[in-house]
Amino acid sequence: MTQNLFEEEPLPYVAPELMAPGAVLLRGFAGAVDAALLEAVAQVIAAAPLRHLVTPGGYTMTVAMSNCGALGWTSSRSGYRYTSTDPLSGQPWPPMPGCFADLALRAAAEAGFNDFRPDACLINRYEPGARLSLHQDRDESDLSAPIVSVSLGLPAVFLFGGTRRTDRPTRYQLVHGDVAVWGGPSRLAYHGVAPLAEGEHPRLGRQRINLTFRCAA
Ligand code: MD3
Ligand code: FE
Repeated sequence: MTQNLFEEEPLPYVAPELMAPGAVLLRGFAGAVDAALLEAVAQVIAAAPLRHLVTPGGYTMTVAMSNCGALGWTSSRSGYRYTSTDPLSGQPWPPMPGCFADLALRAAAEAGFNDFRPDACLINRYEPGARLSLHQDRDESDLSAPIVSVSLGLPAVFLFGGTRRTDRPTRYQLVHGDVAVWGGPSRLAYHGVAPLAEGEHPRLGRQRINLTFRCAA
């Protein structure tokens, strides 16, 4: 067998790893369904294009975003919020693809959270240099539900902090096919993504796509 010297071959899912109480890493969990996920991403962003949102503080985000599902997360000068329509088109966000809902349900169950039926999926697109500064996800009304995140494309360094902004974050490399589930005591942990390194992914080229599933309503 040839050794995997370039760390670019996706490995099959083996078992859950506990990062912190309620935070579970499922390395490679989405690897077997990546083609279906990428096809569905392409359909969603054809209807609701990726865009660089502006924060309430007036900064334009380096990550480009879109959504599918009943609700979508948006930001503008007036604040962060979930909406049922895409502010760009006035149309409802594209429906959640079946392969998205199925993967999110199975991943949450694998991490010990049963019956996860998210109503929102945020799609984040990182190009080299794009980053997400340390923040909490607390715009959702149901904080008892976990968040499921799926990484596709170029690898990223994920920063996982504590429940105080000043807690020093632990760094995890997330690669194509990795899934993470954040619930219980980790649901309000500070987290972010370090600037994406240059690279070329065999399937996605110079980008990383992250899907974040939430119960927002
Ligand atoms: C830990 N996205 O969209 S996903 C976000 O890779 C976001 O695009 C990152 O943070 C990304 O809000 C990270 C992993 C993640 C998502 C939600 C969390 C980790 C989390 C909520 C609580 C704790
Ligand atoms: Fe977040």
